[in-house]
Amino acid sequence: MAQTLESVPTDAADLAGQAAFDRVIAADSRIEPRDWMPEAYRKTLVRQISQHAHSEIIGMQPEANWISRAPSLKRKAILMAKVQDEAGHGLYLYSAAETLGTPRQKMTEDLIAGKARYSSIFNYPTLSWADVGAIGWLVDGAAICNQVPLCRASYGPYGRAMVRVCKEESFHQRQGFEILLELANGTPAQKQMAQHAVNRWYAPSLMMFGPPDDDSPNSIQSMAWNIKRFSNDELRQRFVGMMVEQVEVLGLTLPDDQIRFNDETNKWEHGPLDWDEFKEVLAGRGPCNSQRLERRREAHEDGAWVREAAAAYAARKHAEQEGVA
Ligand code: FAQ
Repeated sequence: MAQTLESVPTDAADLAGQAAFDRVIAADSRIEPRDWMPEAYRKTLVRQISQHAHSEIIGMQPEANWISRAPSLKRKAILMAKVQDEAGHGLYLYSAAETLGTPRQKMTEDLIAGKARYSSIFNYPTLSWADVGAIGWLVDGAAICNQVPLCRASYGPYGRAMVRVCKEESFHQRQGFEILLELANGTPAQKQMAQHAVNRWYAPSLMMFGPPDDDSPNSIQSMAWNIKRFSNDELRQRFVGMMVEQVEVLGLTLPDDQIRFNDETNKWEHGPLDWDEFKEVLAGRGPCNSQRLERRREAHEDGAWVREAAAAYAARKHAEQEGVA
């Protein structure tokens, strides 16, 4: 039986493929879905992109919690649009991951079975309206800091998805900043609510960048493949520097008295983070892990009829086009 080069590559094809792949990476150019790529590169991308997609989808929950309680019609409309944007980001990312050969259904099944990761940050509760501002300012801010370099990721579909995602995240960050600014300039109780929200979201948002570099098993290889452009600590430090400036405009403070700019290393430094807490959250024992997964499972089950209807409609259209209906 004839077999394609893709399914059973010969050693010579593997060697040529690897050489072509290495040339593309060395030239800082792009790998596209039909190009030969090492299995480990494919696996790393599916891991990172699917985790990222899951984060966008699970990340809708903490903010959706406030849509019906946002303080005005305008705020409700803005928040609804933001949460819808996150759904769109998830869809671009699932599509990018599918180009690597993993079906979206498989990724979703892994998520709802609790086998897949999503960002630690979305396992914290949104206790007040100010939390919506803190998520926009800190969480979207950290997401932008992490994702702008991913626009140059070596895998074409991922980099291109990131360009669009980052444009929308910039708007999200501004809306979060604006919510906090208004609260910070409101009554003393509103200002206190804003400060409490910043106090709660600051450390978890720094942990979004991943473990410290000396405890990050994937960074070196991902950077060698031009997927990640900067290490976890480099991006975290850059983010702290950005927040230090912005928090002054807000008239609030960051809950970290050890932040300083180190003139010798030319880098921002921050106080210690609770990496045991991070590990607990990753192990599924954060404040909201079970609630987030339970809600996602319910939504998946509730949406079954939509998937069935879409599949039946597509089958009917296909039959009509084939002239068998
Ligand atoms: N949470 O070796 P590394 C958003 C895992 S989107 C959970 O350093 P890597 C938008 C990591 O997967 C937020 N797990 O890993 C929004 C690995 O485990 P594995 C999501 C984490 O991949 C805003 C292990 O630890 N953004 O916020 C986390 O080189 C508002 C070892 O770590 C992305 O996904 C974590 N924080 O670097 C939506 C960006 N950190 O897989 C709604 C793309 C690490 O070996 C509302 N991803 N782990 O079992 C990345 O840039 C990278 O994957 C990192 C981790 C930087 C997250």
